[in-house]
Amino acid sequence: MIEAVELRRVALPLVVPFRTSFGTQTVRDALLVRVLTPSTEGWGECVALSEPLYSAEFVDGAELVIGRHLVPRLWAVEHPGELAGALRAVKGHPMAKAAVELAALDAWLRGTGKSLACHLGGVREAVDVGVSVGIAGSLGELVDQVEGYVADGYRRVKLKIEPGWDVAPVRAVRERHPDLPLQVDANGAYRLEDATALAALDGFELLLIEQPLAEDDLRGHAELARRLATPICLDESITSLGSAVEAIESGACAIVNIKAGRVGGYLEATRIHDACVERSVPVWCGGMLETGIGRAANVALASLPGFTLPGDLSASSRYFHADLTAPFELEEGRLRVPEGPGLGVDPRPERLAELTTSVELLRP
Ligand code: OSB
Ligand code: MG
Repeated sequence: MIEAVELRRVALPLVVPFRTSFGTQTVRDALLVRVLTPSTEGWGECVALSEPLYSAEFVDGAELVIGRHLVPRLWAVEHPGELAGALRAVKGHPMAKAAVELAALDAWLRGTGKSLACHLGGVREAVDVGVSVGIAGSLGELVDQVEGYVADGYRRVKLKIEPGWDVAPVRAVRERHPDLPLQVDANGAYRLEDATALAALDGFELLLIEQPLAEDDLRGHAELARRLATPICLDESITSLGSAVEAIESGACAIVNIKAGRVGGYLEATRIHDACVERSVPVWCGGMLETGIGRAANVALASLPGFTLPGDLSASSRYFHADLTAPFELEEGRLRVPEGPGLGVDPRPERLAELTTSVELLRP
């Protein structure tokens, strides 16, 4: 079924540098996977960042794993149902696997005419979206940025926090926007000893606090949850269906951020969604500064019924001057779910040519 696989690196400068507790991104250096079959093609985007600072995976490593260990296992796959089994022998590398799965799924869905949203069980035509705002140079700069996003119509705002940049930015934004749905993300920058400092956020009516402690610290999160009024949501700690169930049942989180890349693909992401719905745990769709390719897939995922909180799914213009696909645009605080076959979007050939930094074609 799969005749060739193209691995393509693209570099998209960000409109605003994105600063977090783990570093600052100024360019999105992304890896695209294109699967070619006799009758069609499919696209996937690997969400690994340039450096292993958010997750152990990083884009150069993912490219090597895909080219050397995953693609050789694809040649025997006849149907996407066989994909997970074919890749299972390779340990770890969920972001690499997710990109390959998405490209194969897209190719197959394009062949059948069905949209990804429909295939995953989506029920919405448009999804509510929020915006993730990086650590700013000053409180004034942050308040101005948030002002702009609120004026654009985003339905909730997430502030990146770290020790020393938490209560003051939250207070500044909350004073200006008393009714704005607001949440924070620490990317694991705190320790359980900081519980008192984090409890100082309880007075600001936050929807949630995302990943306050380290990725592997479920016990710490469960203990912290007992000391905070603000619900804990996990991002980095949720790496599979099993870890999601464990996190929920151990009291480590009350809300789950679902990122398909982090859990090995859109099919595993859907299983986590189902497990959360069964347990009445709200979920929302996380983001990794995706181009229009990954964004299309995320919007499709977010159209499932359990995604009841706005996702980190912003308009193309929030990230890039020029996206790879036709731009995703905000319509009253929502993004429309693509309806065409597969992802329902295509990279624009001239953009692809402009933004590509390397291409490699692999054949059996
Ligand atoms: O922790 O949610 C995160 C971006 C890159 C890596 C990790 C995270 C993020 C974001 C941005 O918060 C979400 C987006 O794509 O808008
Ligand atoms: Mg996060």
